[in-house]
Amino acid sequence: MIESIRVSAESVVGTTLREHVLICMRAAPGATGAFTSLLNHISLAIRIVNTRVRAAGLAGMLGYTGETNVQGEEVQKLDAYANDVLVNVLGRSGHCGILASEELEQVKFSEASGKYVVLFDPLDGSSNIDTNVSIGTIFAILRRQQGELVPSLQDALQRGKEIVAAGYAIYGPQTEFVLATSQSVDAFTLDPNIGEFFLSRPNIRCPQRGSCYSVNEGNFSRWSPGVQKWNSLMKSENKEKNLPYGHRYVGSLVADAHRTLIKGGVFAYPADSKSPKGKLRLLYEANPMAFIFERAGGAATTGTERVLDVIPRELHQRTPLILGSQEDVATYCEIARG
Ligand code: AMP
Ligand code: P6P
Repeated sequence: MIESIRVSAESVVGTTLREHVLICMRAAPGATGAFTSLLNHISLAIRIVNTRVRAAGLAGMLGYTGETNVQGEEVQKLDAYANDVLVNVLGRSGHCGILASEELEQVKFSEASGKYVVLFDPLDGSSNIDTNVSIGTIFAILRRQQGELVPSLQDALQRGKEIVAAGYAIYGPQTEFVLATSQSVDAFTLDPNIGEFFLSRPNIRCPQRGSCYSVNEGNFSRWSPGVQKWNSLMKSENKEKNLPYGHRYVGSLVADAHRTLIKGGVFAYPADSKSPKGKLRLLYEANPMAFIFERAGGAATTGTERVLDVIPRELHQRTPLILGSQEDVATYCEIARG
C-alpha cells in the first residue's frame, strides 16, 4: 500500500532541484553537504532575482543607475540588484571562500573557511533588459586551491577544466535553471506559484549536429577572412551539407547558448577588429558555458584552443567563444582557422 502511494505521489509531483541535488550528494563519495548547501543558496539567489526581473517594469527597476562598471559599461538597476543579491546570499552560505562578479572590479572574500570559489555574471544580456528579451544569470563553482589557508585571487584564476559545477538561469517565458556537475546536465523549470524548481529536462545531451548558426552578422566587416568564409558557408546552398543553416541571434549569451544546447548548432562570438581578444568574459561567461556544453557532449573553443584549457591571466579577461554541437564547432574551426 505504501509503495503504491509513493509511486502515485512521484507521478503527480515532479523532482525538485533540492531533491535532485540531495540525491546527487548521496552519490558523491564522502560529501559533507557543503557543496549541496552552496547550490541551494545559488538557487535561492536566482529565485529572488527572478522575482525582481519579472516585476522590473512595475518596481521602477528598469533603466540605469548612472554608474559605470569595471567593463566600462553603464550599470543597469537590475544588474546592480542581481549582483547585490548574489553577493549577499553567497556570503551567507558559509561555503563560498571567494567570489568574483562581472560587476565587481576585484574579487570579494567572504567566509575564510569556505572551500569554494563562485564566479558569476549576475545578469547577462543587460542590453536586452529594457526591451523584455530573455536575460540570465551565469555561474561557475570551483574548489579553492588546496593547502592555501587564506583565499586569494589565484583561487579565481583557475582554468575552466577545474570547474566542479556550472550553470545558468534563463529568465524567459519560463524561468529555467540549467545545472551541470560531474554527474549530468539537467534543467529545472520554476513553478512561480510554489517557488520551487522542478526537473524538466533530465540528462541534457547537445545534438552531435544542428541546423542553426548564431552570430552577430553586424560584425562581418570586422571579422578575419576565415570567419567571413565560415559565415558565408553557413548561408550557402548545399543540400548534401544541409545548408543553408537557419540564423538565430538574440544578443543574450544565455538565450543563444540555451537554444544551441537544446537544439544543437553553433553559437559564435569570434574576435574581431573592434574586440581583438573577443567580447565575452572567460571566467564567468565562456568557462561556465564551455563546462556545460562539454558535459552535455558538445564542444567549446576559442577558435584556436579548448576554452577550458585557457590559462586566465586577469579577472575580467575576454575571449572569443564558439559553442555548440561537436560537428558544427569542428566545421567552424576547419573553415575559420583555414
Ligand atoms: P562537499 O563535501 O559537500 O563539499 O562535496 C565534496 C565534492 O563532492 C564536491 O566538490 C563535488 O565534487 C561532489 N558533490 C558533493 N555534493 C554534490 C552534489 N549534490 N552534486 C554533485 N556533486 C556533489
Ligand atoms: P553584441 C550581452 O551584452 C552580452 O554580454 C552577451 O550576453 C551577448 O552574447 C553579447 O554581449 C552580445 O553582444 O555585440 O552582439 O550585442
